[in-house]
Amino acid sequence: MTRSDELYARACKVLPGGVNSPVRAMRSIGRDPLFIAKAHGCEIVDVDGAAYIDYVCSWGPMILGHADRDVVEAIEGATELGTSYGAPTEVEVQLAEAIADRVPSIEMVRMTSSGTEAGMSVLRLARAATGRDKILKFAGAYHGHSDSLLVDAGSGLATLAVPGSPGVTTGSSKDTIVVPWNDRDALIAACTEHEFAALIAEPCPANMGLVPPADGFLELLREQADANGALLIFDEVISGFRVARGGYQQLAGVTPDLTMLGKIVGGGLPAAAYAGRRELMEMISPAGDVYQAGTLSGNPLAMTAGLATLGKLDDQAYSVLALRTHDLANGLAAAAADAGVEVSIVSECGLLTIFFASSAPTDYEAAKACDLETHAAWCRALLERGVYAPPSQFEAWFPSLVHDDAVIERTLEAARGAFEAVGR
Ligand code: KE4
Repeated sequence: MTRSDELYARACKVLPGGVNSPVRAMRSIGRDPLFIAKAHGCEIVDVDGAAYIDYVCSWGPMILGHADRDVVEAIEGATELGTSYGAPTEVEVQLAEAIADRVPSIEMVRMTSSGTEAGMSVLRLARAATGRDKILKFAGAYHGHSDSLLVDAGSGLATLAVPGSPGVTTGSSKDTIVVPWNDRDALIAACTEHEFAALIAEPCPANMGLVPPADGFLELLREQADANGALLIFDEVISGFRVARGGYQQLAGVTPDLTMLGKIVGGGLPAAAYAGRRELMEMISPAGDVYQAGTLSGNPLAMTAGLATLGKLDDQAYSVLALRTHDLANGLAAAAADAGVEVSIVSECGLLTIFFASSAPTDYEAAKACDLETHAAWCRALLERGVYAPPSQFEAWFPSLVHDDAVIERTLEAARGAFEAVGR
């Protein structure tokens, strides 16, 4: 029995499923989780001393790699001054200014401690701003686990949602309409039938695997929101500050009314945000009467880590990350082809998904039809060869700026072996 196994057995006695967030349990790749002891750069080391090239990178925050010297020193310095005051600080103003400087659609920011908190709050704001109750989301998109967003599509096209989890009431789900991603007709039908407070979307969904918008789809989303009198919310918790300095909205040239941010914005510490135009954000208490609060919102350590991280993400950084991601995606495709394994690889700067399917999914139904069993076997084989890939077909790989050419070559060597193992 390894030390990780021992810890997992102990953990299962005191933590549901032995973890504090489900995907970490590695159940969808058919094995027990690895308990991690430390990480540095692109590498994580488990409690038994085994090292892996990490492509989870805390599910996105670690774009500079683990334990970046500058970020660690900034946090150490901040820690000396105390860890939480429950009072305003200069550093939270600096981070809000840095966010607004990078994302033209953002004039004001409210910090939260998680993306889920940002999601539930931004919907409350949209409902207050429009006086409407209904929201539209897309099947396969994940915006955190607040009740009105933890829903599944019902039957039919533009469908009234059903609870996506026990404990979510029909009262919470009844105001959510779910339509298939990239489905123009379903979107138009839903916007014709309902008056929405908001249309919420990951502009480049990464929670069904990476499934970019079809040409013109985000523009249609903007048009439909305007015609409907709804607010357009982009959930950039993953894509924000990863795919471009100004997020996916910069790449797409489509401007949302409100934006959710997270992950990178906290530099690996708990922080997220919702943000947008001044006239909307000033509706938030205490400037306005839409209530939202948080003991650790704007925590000085998290703000410091986020500011130090953004400070190193200049144009050159995105050029390097885009090139590295491209090389990794091409190398993985070649490795799969050489082994005769059928995959479709989708990538954006800093993000990629290897779909075990003959063509890249354009929506959640197609993503669910991938060969999940072979994907799971491949991930297990990668782990055996020292590469720690996201343990789910419905996630993305998060390469960092320290996944350099040598690391990518080591990754591709492991991938070739893993493809051969599953290809037999
Ligand atoms: P958190 O509440 O986990 O901070 O953020 C929720 C969230 C919101 N929006 C998007 C687009 C997200 O991807 C997330 C959370 N992402 C997952 C991974 N895809 C976090 C990993 C986990 O749940 O453990």
